Amino acid sequence: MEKDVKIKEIKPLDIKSVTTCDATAQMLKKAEKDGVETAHHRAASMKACPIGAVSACCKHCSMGPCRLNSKDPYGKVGVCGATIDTIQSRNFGRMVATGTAAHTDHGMSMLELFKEVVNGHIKEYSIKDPIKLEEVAASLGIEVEDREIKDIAMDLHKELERTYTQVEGEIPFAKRVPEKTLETWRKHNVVPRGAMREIMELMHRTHMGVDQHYENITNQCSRTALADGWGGSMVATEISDILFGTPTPVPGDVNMGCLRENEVNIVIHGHEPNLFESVLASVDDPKLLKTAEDAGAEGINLVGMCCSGAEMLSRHGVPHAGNFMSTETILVTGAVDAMGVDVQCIKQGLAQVADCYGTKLFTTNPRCRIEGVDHISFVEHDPRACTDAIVKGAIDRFKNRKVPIEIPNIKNSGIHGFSMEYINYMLGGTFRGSYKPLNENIINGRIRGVAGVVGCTNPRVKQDWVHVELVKELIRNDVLVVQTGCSQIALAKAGLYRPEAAAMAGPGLSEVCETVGMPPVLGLGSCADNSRILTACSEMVRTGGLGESLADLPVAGAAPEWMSEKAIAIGQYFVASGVYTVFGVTYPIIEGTKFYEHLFGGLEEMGFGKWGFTADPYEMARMMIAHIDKKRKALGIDRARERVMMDMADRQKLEAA
Ligand code: SF4
Ligand code: MSK
Repeated sequence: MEKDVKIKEIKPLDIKSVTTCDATAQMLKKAEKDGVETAHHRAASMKACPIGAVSACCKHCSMGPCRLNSKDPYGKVGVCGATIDTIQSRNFGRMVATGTAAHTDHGMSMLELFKEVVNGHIKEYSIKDPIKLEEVAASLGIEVEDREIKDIAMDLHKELERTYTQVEGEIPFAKRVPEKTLETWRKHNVVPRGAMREIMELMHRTHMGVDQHYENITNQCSRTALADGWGGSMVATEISDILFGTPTPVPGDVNMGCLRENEVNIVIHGHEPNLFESVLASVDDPKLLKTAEDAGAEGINLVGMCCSGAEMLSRHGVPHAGNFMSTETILVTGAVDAMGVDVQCIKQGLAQVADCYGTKLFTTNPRCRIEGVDHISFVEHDPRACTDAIVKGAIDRFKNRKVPIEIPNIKNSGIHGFSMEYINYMLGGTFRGSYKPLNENIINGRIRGVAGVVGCTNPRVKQDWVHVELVKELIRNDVLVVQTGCSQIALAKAGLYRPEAAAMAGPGLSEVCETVGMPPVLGLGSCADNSRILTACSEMVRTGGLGESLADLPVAGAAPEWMSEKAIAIGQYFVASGVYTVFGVTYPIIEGTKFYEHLFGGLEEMGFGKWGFTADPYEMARMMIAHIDKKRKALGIDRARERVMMDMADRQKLEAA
């Protein structure tokens, strides 16, 4: 070990049962040999609390904490009289509020950056996609004809700011919501006013002695979550595209083999593209390259992890070294000279592992500091001050590397960067600008439906396995899969981002993939980019032939290995938008309670989507496909698919009859 870190006795894991990622498995073995503990080890030694796991406890006031019986949920109530449904829905509501706050705070930062770039106060970034700027502005009713880009941009900023700060009215992107879906929202009073107001009201309502009706709390959960999906996250995606470029397909490598032994390796991990974009500029700086060369390095190698990594992979083809459950293990290679982190999904355990291997770990965002870790503040008016310092720190560590290096020789290539604009173009070919070909392929049955498979990895399940098995099963059944975040990386590691993976798809989907040369699984970027799926679904409705509301579409969503509160907020905004959404791992509500039944069925009766749960990937695929088929039937397009799926012999039999 580089530092004088006390080598611990680590209880060895049955590594094959905790991950299917070979690189992570190799590093877990090494970590155990080196006496280094990871989240996988901690999960094995810490049993999840069975009461907390199903939200059967409350600590919202000091008359408690109150713990109800998860086996007999209606057997008692809290000291204040709160029932199990009140306690569970309040806990759920706070998860939605926190997840929404994370996305909206991120989106608001992006919007602030945009304003400062437009008014010339920040010169390090610029508007990379003025066409998208005009499209977004026009979609919100802002005049764009014969106007200066700067004027349009200032109007757009003013309009989008309402997403966060508005007190009454409807958030701007409510304009994108199909009319019938919006009608449902208005009927149930869940159209978000502004994210700050919705989060504040949800926190208020979940205070002791306020809202004590699980259905009423659920309504505010929906309103708040919609302020995330159609608000905070959507603004973050659109503004990031305008500032940094809308993704188009780009080849990219994933996995730990992206590290290079003879180069200075820098990993950026978190969620904010502005930090990553600035590091990209820093690693290209001739002066810093010369410093690296003088230190004996053959170059500077920048790789991403987690969601900002997925975003940079999608936007620029920057190599990606692994998803959430590999962020500690990558440090075990000894090859990472510096890791820069910003916000969200940053494990505190990184500090100890970085210490063990001498990796320089830097926090950069004032919202996220870690005890004992160096902080270099990232200031948007002078971003290079921070990112150059990270690079210098990395070069310094390279010069003084003391630990043996072991880089798993595993790298998987694929095609990433399928923004909804590009999917539209690619499937459309000559029909550029229309979702007609996608809808037609769904109507004629070649594509059975569309599934969004997204979200985290979680040490409570075998890393990547649920994602990969689920997606394989879906594409085998002609379901086109779109992905974001850590799930995208799991499938990229499994090789499904290669166009040749079309051979693993069912006959209809593989025909479409082969015709247009696309993989059967399309990566859209970070977890904030789930908003791209909402935008695409709206376009599918608008294009016609697939019903009038989002709830009519033959689509489904899943987060098979979720772990964060952001995932719950995302799940709730998909459900409130009309999408059947299935979660894996565990569900934080007791099955069979009134609140559970409301989420898993009552909401659908009100015109929304509904939740589903199973930890089993094959069952999950079956549930999603059954839902897609149910929607196809309701649309009257189930027969078309049967015709497409008949082979030649079947057709001949039919013709002869
Ligand atoms: Fe117990 Fe009610 Fe206080 Fe919650 S709010 S801790 S249920 S007394
Ligand atoms: S990083 S929220 S583990 S997708 Fe967005 Fe991955 Fe989940 Fe974090």
